[in-house]
Amino acid sequence: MAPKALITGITGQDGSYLTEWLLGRGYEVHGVVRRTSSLERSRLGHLYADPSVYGRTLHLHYADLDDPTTLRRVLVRVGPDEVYHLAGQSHVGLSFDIPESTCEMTAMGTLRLLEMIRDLPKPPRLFHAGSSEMFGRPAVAPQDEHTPFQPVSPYGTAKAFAAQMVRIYREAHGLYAVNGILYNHESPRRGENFVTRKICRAAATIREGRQRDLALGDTSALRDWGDARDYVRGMWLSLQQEIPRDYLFASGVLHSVQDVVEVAFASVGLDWRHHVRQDPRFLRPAEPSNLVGNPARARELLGWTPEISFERLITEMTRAELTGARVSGA
Ligand code: F7E
Repeated sequence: MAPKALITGITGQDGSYLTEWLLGRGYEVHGVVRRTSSLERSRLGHLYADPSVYGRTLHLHYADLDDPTTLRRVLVRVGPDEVYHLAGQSHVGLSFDIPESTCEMTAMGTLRLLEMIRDLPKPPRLFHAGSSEMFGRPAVAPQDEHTPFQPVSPYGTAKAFAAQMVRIYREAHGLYAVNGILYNHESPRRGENFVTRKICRAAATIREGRQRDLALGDTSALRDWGDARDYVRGMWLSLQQEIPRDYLFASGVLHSVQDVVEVAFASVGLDWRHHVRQDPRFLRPAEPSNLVGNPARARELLGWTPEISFERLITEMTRAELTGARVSGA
């Protein structure tokens, strides 16, 4: 019988790539979607429109993390072997404006899901998407699975709570539950308010004469950026092991927002100096620092290495934004 996976956050960047990855491995995939999700135009649009996939190997269920009865019902009816918990408010800057709902969804939502899974007669394996934001301003670089959490944003704090709960349920209740500590990961399907997509989109639109300039916050900010397609492979691998453990997924290389600007504008033959300006509206009350990961455990135990370089990723993202190059669901 085909293995069954349930994904929260299936309409997001990672959820859509993970769905494709799992379908390609013969899984029956079930996704939890919110009432507000527009499926036709979502990143799943191409799968949703395909009658050989939707309703056969891909099934979507309306439920939400703040609607535990419905979510519990979906879990019981589907009876998944694996649950990938990717849902939540994922914008760090926005979490300063809406801290309560961020914590409600990300922290309490995860705890509720753990409680539901714990009650099932045959608990599925659980992957929880944690974040490098949990480290905040760590004393050591690069970080690994033993680095203490010191979050500096409501988002990072909510994720740290959720990740600690996942560890507690693994240790105290014996669940097969795993945290992925995911550093920034991008793709042409990235949401438009994250900085890489914002820059790549602007470079393409300016190239085509449909926009004049680009306003950014702190362009000296440094991040460890990878490709989302590499990271969803890591999610799946981390649930295929005998012993459940947390895994850190990162490229191990730091780049600045300015590097993204330079690669993106150069890839469409533009000089960024003529177009990029700073706007204090995009500065954040607090920024993490030193966030660069050491993925040695994932490499050694999962055989995981990122395959797509920063330059290739940003160039691909920018080209995908040019009119006529947009791919379905991107
Ligand atoms: O910002 C700076 C901004 O919003 C990256 C999420 O997936 O990764 C992501 O969180 C950097 C920050 O991602 C703008 O201040 C400058 O220093 O693309 P971002 P993030 O905050 O790192 C972590 C690992 C997650 O878990 C999150 O869910 O870029 N920056 N100017 C800007 N950022 C934005 N969004 N917009 C700007 O105009």
